Amino acid sequence: MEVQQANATQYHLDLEKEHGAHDYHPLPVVLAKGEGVYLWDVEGKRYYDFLSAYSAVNQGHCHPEIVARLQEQASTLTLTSRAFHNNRLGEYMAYTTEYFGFERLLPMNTGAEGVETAIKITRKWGYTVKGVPENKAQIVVCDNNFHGRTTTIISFSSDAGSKDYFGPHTGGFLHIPYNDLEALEAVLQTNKNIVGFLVEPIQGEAGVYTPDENFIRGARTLCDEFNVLLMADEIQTGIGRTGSLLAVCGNCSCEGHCEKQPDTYTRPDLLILGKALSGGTYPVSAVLCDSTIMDVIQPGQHGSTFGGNPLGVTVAKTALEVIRNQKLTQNARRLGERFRTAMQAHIESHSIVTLVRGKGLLNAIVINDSPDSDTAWNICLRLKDNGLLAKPTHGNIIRFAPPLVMTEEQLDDCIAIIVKTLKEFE
Ligand code: IF1
Repeated sequence: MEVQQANATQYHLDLEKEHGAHDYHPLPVVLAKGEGVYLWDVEGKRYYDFLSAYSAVNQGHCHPEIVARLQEQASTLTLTSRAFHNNRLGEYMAYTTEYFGFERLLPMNTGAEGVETAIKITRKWGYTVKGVPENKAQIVVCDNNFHGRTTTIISFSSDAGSKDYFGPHTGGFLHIPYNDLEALEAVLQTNKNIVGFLVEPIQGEAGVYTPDENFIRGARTLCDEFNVLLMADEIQTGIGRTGSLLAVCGNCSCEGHCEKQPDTYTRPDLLILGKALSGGTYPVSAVLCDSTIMDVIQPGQHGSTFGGNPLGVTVAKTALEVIRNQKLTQNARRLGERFRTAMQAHIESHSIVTLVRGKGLLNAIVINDSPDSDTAWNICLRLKDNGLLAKPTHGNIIRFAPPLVMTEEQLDDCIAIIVKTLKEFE
């Protein structure tokens, strides 16, 4: 039964503290309801959501169309396993491959599973197509990456907390600095066994670090030259968030896949999606690529009990339709520009923020204090009091990523809250 007293928040915090693993350090707010860009806590206070569950809720909380299809499918058929076919999967695969411009899709559930899947496909392609000697395949990754938390993925993390004491680590990964094409070229030249380059088009966890315009494009050229697969982790950046359907679409904001826009689009060999693929209602992830790559996987070599289940894929297809029908990509682009312009104006006359950066509605501000100070955390606590929820990330940076269904008036309201809060820290 829901506790209604004024101490409801403390009640829930205590329960988690006593009975849960202490693997997170959340802001002390207990959420009970969401609708569109809003969240409500257990005490009935309303907030603007400026995290969107790390970009999973691009379509807004409890989107009516997504929820309706979820409810309908939940009372019809939820799970069959892949031992049998289900009548939702094929249509989802056809729709989603057309949407993103690839021939095939492999369905999984979480983002980390999507990344693991891409690694397995790429390695097997390396051995069976490229001809790398068995067990010698290497995948190039970037410093300060975030691709998830499985034992293999943390093996190539730069973050000590994610990695230390969780070894022995999985081998087969080579690091280069992010946004460094010379380093990529150098490693490709010295190692003949490289099969893939796994990269986030914008590094989210590292503080919404946006690379130079030509980084992904240059990586594409180098991957072609050295016969290496370009693996784009768009789990956080994809599906409208950055003002393009995918961050690899560059400056194109069309709602379909972007092969019509060869001037801006960089096509990865493997595209990894998660989070907003379901609008945050259900864990759905996927790897997309063409058949010459995907067909290295044969029956029994990969899969998941829940991957491709009728409930998840029904939700995902609807979530993609919503992005297109509501023109959320264009909205993200327009509002993102408005947001950065307003923040930039504030920065010019104040000192607590030194920088605003990002693309579309994936933005961050850098706080003018030592990376070890708790100023960003304290600002987020004050933002919470003032009715807006955001979360600090590494090094005194605050990420701002509201749902893409936000209106201009709502954004202006949010900018006012943020500016007012920042002024309290001058
Ligand atoms: C948490 C960060 C965001 C991701 C990319 C794969 C995954 C993620 C690019 C794994 C997940 C999340 C997970 C979340 C925190 C969060 C995050 F701060 F850690 F980096 F969004 F910015 N690739 N990102 O961003 O997907 O398995 O979680 O579904 O609580 O760990 P997952």
